[in-house]
Parts: sequence; structure tokens; C-alpha cells
Amino acid sequence: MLETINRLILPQVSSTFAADVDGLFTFINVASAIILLGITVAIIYFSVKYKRKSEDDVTPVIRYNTTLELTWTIIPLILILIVFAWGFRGHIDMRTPPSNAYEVYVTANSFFWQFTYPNGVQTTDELYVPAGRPVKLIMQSRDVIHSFFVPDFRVKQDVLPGRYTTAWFQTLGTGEHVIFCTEYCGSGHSDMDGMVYAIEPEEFDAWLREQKELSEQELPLAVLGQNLYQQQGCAGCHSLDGNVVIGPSFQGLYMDERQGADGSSRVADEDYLRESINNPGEFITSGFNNIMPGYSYLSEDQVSAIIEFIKEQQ
Ligand code: HEC
Ligand SMILES: [Cu+2]
Repeated sequence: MLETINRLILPQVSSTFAADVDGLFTFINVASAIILLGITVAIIYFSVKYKRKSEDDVTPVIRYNTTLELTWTIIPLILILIVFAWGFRGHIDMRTPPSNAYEVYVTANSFFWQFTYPNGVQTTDELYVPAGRPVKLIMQSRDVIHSFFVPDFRVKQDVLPGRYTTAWFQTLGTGEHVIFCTEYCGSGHSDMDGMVYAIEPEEFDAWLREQKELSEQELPLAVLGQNLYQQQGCAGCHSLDGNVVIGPSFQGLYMDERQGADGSSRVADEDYLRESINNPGEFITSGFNNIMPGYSYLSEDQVSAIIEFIKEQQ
């Protein structure tokens, strides 16, 4: 029956340590329920049994009861030690990736996840992993604190700027699992989700090779720009169809006259676009907040490619 309740209230069990985490969770819940029930029954029983029955019914003064004192010290102590030992063992397991784990670098950005595989392939908001193999994530943030959470794996780890944190997991099979950011990181926080795709190891190797080949192809500048628009998370804030998401749409942006929040105005030529990408705080478009992360780490060629892509959005 506990198993049935757990399946109703908990996410699916999809990593090697998920079952153990659920076991401890169930233990704590059941122990708490038993104690709650015991105390409730005792309160009701005592309030009936010791109800004042007559005027001269006087409560005896009891100062100490060794048996009782020991009982209610030792039982909770044992329970807490069990929770501690169980939790500590699970914690060590979760903190120690096997040395043969497959490594993926994770960069959190406001408000998207970038994954970099050992051969240089990059994906955004989609993490592909070989099913049934240990995978270690080496994570950092480009801006503020984010937190990487995959409920199905019971894996949650803060991701900090200027410092690596790690997490690891091994899936029980193939499947798709949602990633959430669980550190409130700004106005796009609720959109900062992604997917883990656990696929057969052979399929994964093929996928990785294919992505590598695709990334090595000589693409037209605007197509390269379109890929960057997806990979760098611009798509999360800038639409191509005129709709305002978090930032202004790219539709019709090129050569448009832009009004700044400070009352000035500028024409959105190449120079303006380049500055907006590298140093967005320099000119804030009227009606918007200064929340765009800076992309000064992009190469000149990458910036040119994006500009070429924006120019096509007429
Ligand atoms: C977190 C949301 C967010 C992301 C991600 C983001 N931007 Fe922005 N962007 C904004 C906002 C908000 C503004 C308007 C405020 C300002 O001017 O800084 C803006 C402004 C701009 C402008 C100036 C537009 C205008 O109205 O004049 C350009 C160009 C631009 N972004 C390009 C990009 C590119 C290219 C990327 C990806 C490499 C990107 N942005 C990623 C939010 C974002
Ligand atoms: Cu976040």
C-alpha cells in the first residue's frame, strides 16, 4: 500500500538512487504518522481518564519518572540515528560519482541550460545521456545562482557563478525526464526548464557523432546565426514573429529606430546590434528591463552570424 501511495505522490523512479531516497522519505513519513497517532490517542485517553470528577479531586504532584524519561529520549534518539545513518549513506553515494562516469559540462544562464559534451558538441535545454551509464555533470553559472533539478532522478544541486559544483546520476533505462531550475533566478525563472533524454548507448554515440559532423559543416552565416539564436537562449526572450516575450521581437528590428529608456534614440544598424549583444546594459530599449545577460564571450564571427540572422527577420 505504501508503494501505491508513493507512486501517487512522488515522481517516477528513474535513477539508481531514487528508490533509496523514497525509502527514507517513506520511513520518515510512517514514523511521524505513528508518533502523531500515538500522541493523539494518548491525549484523548488521558483527558477522559483524568477528567476532574468531583470538587476535591486533586492532581498528585509527580516530579520525575525515570522509565518515562528514558523511553521518550531513547526512542526518538534511535529514530534520529536511523534517519542520520540512512541519509548519510545516501548522501555519500550521491556525492561520489564513479570514476568511469561520462562527463558533461553544464552552464546555467538566465534563463536556459547549456550542455557541452566531451567532443565539443553543445546543446541547449536538452541533455542527451547514455541510458544505464553513470553521468557526471560539472556545472557552473554564467550569471546568478541557479539550481539543477531532475525530479525523476531525485537529483538537485545548486549551480553557482565562478565555481564548479557537480552532480551525477545513472538512469534505470531509456526515457525522457524534465529538468527544472529550483533557485529563483529572475523574471524568466519559471521558463528555465529542459529535458533529459536517456537513450541507448549506441544510439547516443551515433547522435554525438552526427551532432559533431553537423557543427563542423560550413554553414551560411545566417544559418549559423539561427543555430546560435537557439543555442544561446536568445529564443527564450526574443521572438521572430513580432510578439514580445521577455525582450523585443527580432521581427523588423534591423534598421528600425529604437527608443531608449533614457529618452535617446538609435537606429538598429549592425553596430547597434553588436553592442546590444555584447553589452546590453549600454542602451535599454524603452518599455523593457535591463535583464538581458551580456554575451561578450561570443566570438566576433558568432556575433556577425547572429546579426546576419537578425537582418533576415523583416
Ligand atoms: C533573459 C532574456 C534575454 C535573453 C536570453 C537575450 N535577450 Fe536580448 N534583450 C532582452 C531584453 C529584456 C532586451 C531589452 C532591454 C535592453 O535593451 O537591454 C533585449 C534587447 C536586445 C537587443 C536590442 C533590441 C532593441 O529593442 O533594440 C538585441 C539586438 C538583443 N537583445 C539580442 C539578443 C541576442 C542575439 C541574444 C542571444 C545571444 C539575446 N538578446 C538574449 C532579453 C534577453
Ligand atoms: Cu535559474
